[in-house]
Amino acid sequence: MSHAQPEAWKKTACILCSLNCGLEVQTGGEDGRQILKIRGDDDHPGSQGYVCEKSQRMNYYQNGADRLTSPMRRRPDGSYEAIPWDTAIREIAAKFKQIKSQYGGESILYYGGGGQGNHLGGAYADCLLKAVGNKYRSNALAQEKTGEFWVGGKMFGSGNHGDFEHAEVSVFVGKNPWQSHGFARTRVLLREIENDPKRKMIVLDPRRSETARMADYHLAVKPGTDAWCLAAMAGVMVQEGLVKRDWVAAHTSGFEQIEPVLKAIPVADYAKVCGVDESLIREAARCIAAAESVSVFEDLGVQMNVHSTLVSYLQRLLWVLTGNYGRRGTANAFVPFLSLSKASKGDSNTSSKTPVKRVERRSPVTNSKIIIGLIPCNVIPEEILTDHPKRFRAMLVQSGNPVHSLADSQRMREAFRALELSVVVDVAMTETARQADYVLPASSQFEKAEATFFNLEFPRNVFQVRQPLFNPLPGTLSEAEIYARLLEAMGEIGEMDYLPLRLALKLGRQAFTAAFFAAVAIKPKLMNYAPILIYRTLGQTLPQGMEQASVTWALSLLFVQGNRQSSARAGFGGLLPLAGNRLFDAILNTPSGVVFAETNHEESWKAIGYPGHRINLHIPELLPELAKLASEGLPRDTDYPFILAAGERRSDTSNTTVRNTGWHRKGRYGTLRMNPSDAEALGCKDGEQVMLSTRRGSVVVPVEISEMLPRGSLSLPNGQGLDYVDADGKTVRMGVAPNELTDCTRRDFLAGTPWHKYVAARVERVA
Ligand SMILES: Nc1nc2c(c(=O)[nH]1)N[C@H]1C(S)=C(S)[C@@H](COP(=O)(O)OP(=O)(O)OC[C@H]3O[C@@H](n4cnc5c(=O)[nH]c(N)nc54)[C@H](O)[C@@H]3O)O[C@H]1N2
Ligand SMILES: Nc1nc2c(c(=O)[nH]1)N[C@H]1C(S)=C(S)[C@@H](COP(=O)(O)OP(=O)(O)OC[C@H]3O[C@@H](n4cnc5c(=O)[nH]c(N)nc54)[C@H](O)[C@@H]3O)O[C@H]1N2
Ligand code: SF4
Ligand SMILES: [Mo]
Repeated sequence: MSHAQPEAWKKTACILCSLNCGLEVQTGGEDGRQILKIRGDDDHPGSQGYVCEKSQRMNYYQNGADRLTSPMRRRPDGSYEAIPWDTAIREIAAKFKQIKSQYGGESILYYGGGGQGNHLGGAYADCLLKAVGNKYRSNALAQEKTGEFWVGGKMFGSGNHGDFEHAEVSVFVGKNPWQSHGFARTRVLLREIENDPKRKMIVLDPRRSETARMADYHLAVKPGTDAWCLAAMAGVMVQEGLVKRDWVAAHTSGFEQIEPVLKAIPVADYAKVCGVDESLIREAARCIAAAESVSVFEDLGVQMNVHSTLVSYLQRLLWVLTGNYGRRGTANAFVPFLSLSKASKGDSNTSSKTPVKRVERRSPVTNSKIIIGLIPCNVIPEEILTDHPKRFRAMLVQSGNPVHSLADSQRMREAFRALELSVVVDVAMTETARQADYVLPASSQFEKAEATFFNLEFPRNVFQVRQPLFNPLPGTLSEAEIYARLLEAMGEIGEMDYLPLRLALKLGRQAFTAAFFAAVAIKPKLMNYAPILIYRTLGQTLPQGMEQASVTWALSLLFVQGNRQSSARAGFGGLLPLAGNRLFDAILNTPSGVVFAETNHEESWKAIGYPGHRINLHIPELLPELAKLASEGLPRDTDYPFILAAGERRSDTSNTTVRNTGWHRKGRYGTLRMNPSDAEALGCKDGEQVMLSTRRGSVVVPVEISEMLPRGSLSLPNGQGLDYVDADGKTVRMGVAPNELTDCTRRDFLAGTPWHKYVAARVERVA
């Protein structure tokens, strides 16, 4: 057989982390379906040619083991049978209708909506959710970022992001950007900071991570003690007179209430609790106070830990008390294309002048706080495994793997099996799919138009719709097509609705725009199904494979309408809806990504949703938590003396997006990292298998002796322990699934986020 020549370079993006760096790839191979060569795309306005080594492994996702090629239905014995699409659509539509009429739409929980590279499908899933009357949803953000969003909402009422490109001092709190990234061109910027004597880096991490090694100040806190360390630093700010009082008086409110609290913090005592020298804490606080500009990034080391919501508050106090907002090198409000949280909104000319007020919502069974519309992931099993009349009876999961990724996999499996209906839409037969009643195979992210709403750039923000590289794998459908078919089968939408819009399209985009608004005016229910209405009409006129991008037409119109100034600066000004249509055309015709918004520092101030655009410093809900630090220590478990961080980002992890272990060729896979002295005390050697146990479970795992870890701490990678059936029909499993060891009841008092970085554990040698 002859080998086809590689084709020309095509533009796409990396789907392995939220940066979505622009890529150029060559495809080909024997079947024409392989990604052969990959390089950074210099034309991408955000990443500008930057990539990390993980991008090279994209073919392991595209041609991954366990790709699904047919809808699957679970048999009573737990095995699966392939069924035709028509059957799957008919049965699932009927079952959702039945659940809705029997228990109401509020009994249906939606989980997911997108991963690190794909958010367009979620817009179409929303249509089904509206049709079934869904009220509750959750996704991975509700096991990491909800506490942070809640605090950000209380203080700013809008989203903001640090400017690490220009910051004199960069602070990373429980974040290892060298491995996990999180801002454009991460490693390039980290190297620049390291090599510039005028710029400083402060890292809070118990571990000597790759980033901590580059830092000027590594505050090696004991695991779980960041709240004490940050409280001490905030205490130093007030006690040493480092607060920028004029700035605070001009731009914030609530300082009077928190000043006495911070003044009373026993800095020396708290330094002892967190195990960092008092002098180092003071120096780091002074370094922040003296800097021209400071940017801070908090992440999972603290967000998945005890006191996580309090920590989100304390770290913000440090930079706000020292005047680091709304300037170059500090935090600024970006203008999102579509907000992932309700905390960020449109640009200043449309933002409300009144305080942000929202009705507080709670989950039906555990009465947990719903933040940014999401119920905490950790309470999902408790919302199902109960005889409470309002328990969830059904779940739709799209592009998420909660059985693997949420705390306590055992309870998650049990919860899935207790549901009356569970449907998973995924590309692979995942751990979650293997608990579901129906599994629907989606085309991969390189077989359809895709995009993400991780657009956090300032001042110029970028949105990229990736054009497909391949035709869909036979048997798979895009999410747009799946949900359109489900809604049609439910009788919610159909040809009669599409016809007038199709006719209008013949006259052009303007006529289509008018016909669309007329259609939803006459039949308001259609607004709920707008993405599908657009997909079935405008979508069919787009180039082959781009149909799923049609929803960005509506998003473009809405964006330009809600953000006149920032879109005009990016070149999309002028009459509505013409300007929105121009943005849509630019998105379709610029495969490297479009700058859709340009904002400025002044607008960061206008984005603050509180009276006088003042940052609020006083969060009454958190002051009792802060006070508790004086008397309450950390939970310890004498039978489980180690603290395990369950889920470290390494070069060979990307959540569960890549299931093949083949993508990791060098070094070792899935090791438990441990300090040399601990290993010696246990008498275990590097590479030896040990039994790692927690109150929830035990696993056998190879040890990697590592100076990175302090004594008493252990670290396991995230996203591993997947198993899949390989080409030879063999089940392959490598690494350890961290959530076989975690406990969903260990969670933050306010946001319900898990304590994955603080899991009590024990290690024993195995014979
Ligand atoms: N390579 C790779 N990159 C990724 C991902 C991936 O799977 N693989 N996933 C992406 C996703 S979804 C996310 S959310 C981000 C997460 O990105 P990060 O939060 O940066 O990743 P982690 O390695 O989970 O945790 C960061 C650090 O927290 C530290 N830590 C542990 N305990 C404590 C503690 O008590 N206090 C403090 N201060 N630190 C502690 C760990 O030692 C670790 O260095 O990464 C993204 N990027
Ligand atoms: N113990 C512990 N647990 C953790 C973490 C930790 O540090 N420790 N990290 C947590 C974090 S921060 C996160 S963000 C979560 C991530 O966990 P999840 O939100 O569950 O995300 P992924 O594991 O990336 O799952 C994405 C799914 O989308 C599927 N997929 C890929 N492409 C497509 C597509 O085009 N269409 C559809 N429909 N599906 C597709 C993939 O096959 C995969 O099953 O994990 C969390 N779990
Ligand atoms: S994994 Fe690396 S190349 Fe891929 S988006 Fe993230 S930083 Fe960019
Ligand atoms: Mo995440």
